[in-house]
This record gives sequence, C-alpha cells and structure tokens, in this order.
Amino acid sequence: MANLKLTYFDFHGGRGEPARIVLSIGGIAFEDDRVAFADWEGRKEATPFGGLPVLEVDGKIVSQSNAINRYVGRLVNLYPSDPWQAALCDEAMDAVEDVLSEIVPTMFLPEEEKKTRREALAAGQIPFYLTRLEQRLEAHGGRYFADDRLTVADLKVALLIRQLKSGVLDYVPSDLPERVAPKLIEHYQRIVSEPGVSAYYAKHGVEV
Ligand SMILES: N[C@@H](CCC(=O)N[C@@H](CS)C(=O)NCC(=O)O)C(=O)O
Repeated sequence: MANLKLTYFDFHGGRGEPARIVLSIGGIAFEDDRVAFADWEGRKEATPFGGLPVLEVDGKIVSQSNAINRYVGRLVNLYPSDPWQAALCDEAMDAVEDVLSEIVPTMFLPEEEKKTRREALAAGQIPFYLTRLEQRLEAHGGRYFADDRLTVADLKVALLIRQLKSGVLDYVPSDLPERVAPKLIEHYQRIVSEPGVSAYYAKHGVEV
C-alpha cells in the first residue's frame, strides 16, 4: 500500500474531511497532517493551487478536493465503478463545491461586508443549492446520491449540512437546511449513523 499523507486545516469539517473519513472507513493508514491557520501562509506556496486539501502519495502530490475524494473513494470502494453512477456522484460533489466557493471567501471579509454577503447567500444561493440537492437525492431514491449506497458524495453533502446547521456561519440561520431541504437533514442523520462514519467521529471525540 502506498504511503499517504493528507494535509488540511485543523478542524473537523470542510473540504478535507470527506477524504479523512473515507480513508478511516477503509482502514487505510495515512498521515493526518493538520495545518494550524497561523502556519498556513508559510505553507501555501508549496501547494499546487494555493489551497488545501493536498494528498501526498508516495512523495507525489495531488490537490483539488474532489479529485482527492475520487482517488480515495476508488481505493476503498466508496466511489462508483459504473460510469453513470460515478457521474451522479460527481454531480453532487461539484454542486457542493459551487456552494463552498461562495461561502468560503466570506470568511475573510470585514464584518459588515461579511454580513451583507452572507445574508444574500442565505436568501439566494444556499437555499437554491440545498433544494436542488434535495431534488437530486429524491430522484435517485432518496437515500443516497449515487449507486444506492454510501459514496463519497454522501459524505461531502452531509458535511455541508453539518456546517450549515452547526451555526458556525454567522448571518446564515442554522435552521436553514431544516426549513428548505428537510430530506437533506434526514440524509445527514443517515450518513453520520453509518458505522464507519460514527466510528470516525467517536474516535475523534466529535459530536454529530
Ligand atoms: N477548489 C479547491 C479549493 C481549495 C480551497 O480554496 N481550500 C480552502 C480551504 S477549504 C483554502 O485552502 N483556503 C485558504 C486559502 O485560499 O488561502 C478544492 O476543491 O480543493
């Protein structure tokens, strides 16, 4: 087995967390390199596109969260082998990327601008993507986003829901997912109850 090192920020969530969970579910040992925000500026330049996560495989690196998710998903059979099901899995992951690319930049805005931008997102793009994700979930049977089983897409969507409902995003109401896409809350609960996922969070002492 290759030597793996996954580098991401030191918190439970975000773009790096699905790969951590996937590797843990597959029982694949990896170096869990957690970057403190204070150390980030010194490490940014060494990443391919100036962002995390980055996965190192036997000394070679790859970035972009969904590329990493597909790679680790294939290693542990949490990514579909059927091309159509794989496309559905990608669709959900890329939709989450669309929303994250709106939300993440607000973290670095001055407070007033952050408030304005997040209130706009909470009224527009976030409910839009949540309702459309819910529709896609329903279209595929209502339990999983692809392949009628747990895939890395379910983890990526569930982690978005976890972030939104946790209330960590000031000016985005924590009950927004429940109000606009209740089936995604049920999906979230289903995914965090999966044995491998609940074991991961229990091991790290994280409440879900
Ligand atoms: N498209 C990239 C985005 C990477 C990205 O922007 N990651 C954020 C953390 S979630 C980051 O590194 N932010 C720090 C920075 O941009 O300096 C991906 O999917 O991995």
